[in-house]
Amino acid sequence: MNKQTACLSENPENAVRNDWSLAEVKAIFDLPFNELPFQAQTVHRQNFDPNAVQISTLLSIKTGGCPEDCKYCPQSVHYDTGLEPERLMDIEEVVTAAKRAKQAGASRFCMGAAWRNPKGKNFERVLEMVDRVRGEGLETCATLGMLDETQAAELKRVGLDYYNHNLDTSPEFYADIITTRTYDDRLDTLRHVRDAGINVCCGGIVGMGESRADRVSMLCELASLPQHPGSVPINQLVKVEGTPVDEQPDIDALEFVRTIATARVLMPASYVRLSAGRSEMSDEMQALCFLAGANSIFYGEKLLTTGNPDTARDDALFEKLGLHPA
Ligand code: SAM
Ligand code: DTB
Ligand code: SF4
Repeated sequence: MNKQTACLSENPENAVRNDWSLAEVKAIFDLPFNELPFQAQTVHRQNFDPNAVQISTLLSIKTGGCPEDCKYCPQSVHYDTGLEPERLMDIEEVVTAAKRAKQAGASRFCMGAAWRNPKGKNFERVLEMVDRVRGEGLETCATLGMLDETQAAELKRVGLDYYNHNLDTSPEFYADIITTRTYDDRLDTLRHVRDAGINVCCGGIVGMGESRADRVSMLCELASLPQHPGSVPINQLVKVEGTPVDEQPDIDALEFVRTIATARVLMPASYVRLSAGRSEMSDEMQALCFLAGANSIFYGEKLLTTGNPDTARDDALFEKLGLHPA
C-alpha cells in the first residue's frame, strides 16, 4: 500500500472501529510526518471543534504508600522517592479543592488514590466525595485502582461520570513495568466500569524504555476495547528520582506526537488527553500535540504528586494558540 494513504484508505468513512489490526496501526504510526498529524487533524475536525480543549484538574486524595510495584510511580512503597505517605483526605478539603478547580475553569475533577484497590470505610468516604463534588456542578472522575463489580455499581449510584484506569503500556512490555497485577486484571476492572455504565478513561505512558512496536501495540489494545474509552490520557513519563525508570532517555518529541496522532486516528470520537509530562514540553511541542488531535489537558500546578505547568503559562499558551475550554 502507498504509505501516504494508509490511514484514509483503511478507513475511508472515518467510522469508529474496534477491529484495528496491529499491521494497520503500525502503518498509521509509521506514516511520513507530513501525513500523520494532517490525517489526525482531518479526523479531529470531523468530530470536534478544533480549538476547544477539555480541562480536567487532578487531586491526590490519598498519597503514597501504595503496595503495587509500578516502576514509573513515585507512590509505590517499593521505591524510595522521598514521598511522605498520607491518609485519605477529609471530605471538606476535597470539596474546597473542587470549588477552586471549577472557579479556575475546570469542567472535570479527578480524584486519585494510591491504592491497589479501595476498601471499607475509605471507599465509603470516596463515595461521599464523589457525590459532593458532583453537587458543585463538576464532572467527576476517580482513579482508585482495581474495582470489583459491586464497587463500580456503587460509584455509578453516587453519580461518578468517569473512572480512570490505564493499560499503561503494551501487553508485551507490561511485565517489565508491573508485576503485582496483570494486564487481565486491568481489563477486568475496565469491564466492571463499563458494565456499570460509567465512562472509561484509559490510556498509557510513553517513554519508559518501550519500543515503537510497544507503543503501536498499546494503542491497538486501547482501540480494540469493546467501546473506545471516552478519554484517552497519553502520559509522557515523569522521571522521578528513586523509581527504576528514572534514568530512561527522553522520548523523542516527534515520537510522542506520533503517539498522540495515532490515538486520534484510531479513536476519532474520544477525548485524547495530553496528560503528564507537559512541564517538560515546549510550547511548540504542545502545539504540535494539539495539531495532532489532542483535545484535553490536566490544568493546575500539580498532577498527583509531581508538577504541571502553572496556570499562567497554560493561560498564555491557550491565548497564543487561540484555544478555549471545551
Ligand atoms: N493507583 C491507581 C492506579 O494505578 O490505577 C490510581 C493512580 S495512578 C497514579 C494513575 C496513573 O498515573 C497510572 O496508571 C499511570 O498511567 C499514571 N502515572 C503514574 N506515575 C506516572 C509518572 N511518573 N509519569 C507518567 N504517568 C504516571
Ligand atoms: C493519568 O493517565 N495521568 C494522571 C491521571 N491519569 C491520574 C496521573 C499522572 C501522574 C503523574 C505522576 C504524579 O504526579 O504522581
Ligand atoms: Fe500504586 Fe497506582 Fe502508583 Fe501503581 S500507579 S504504584 S497502583 S498508585
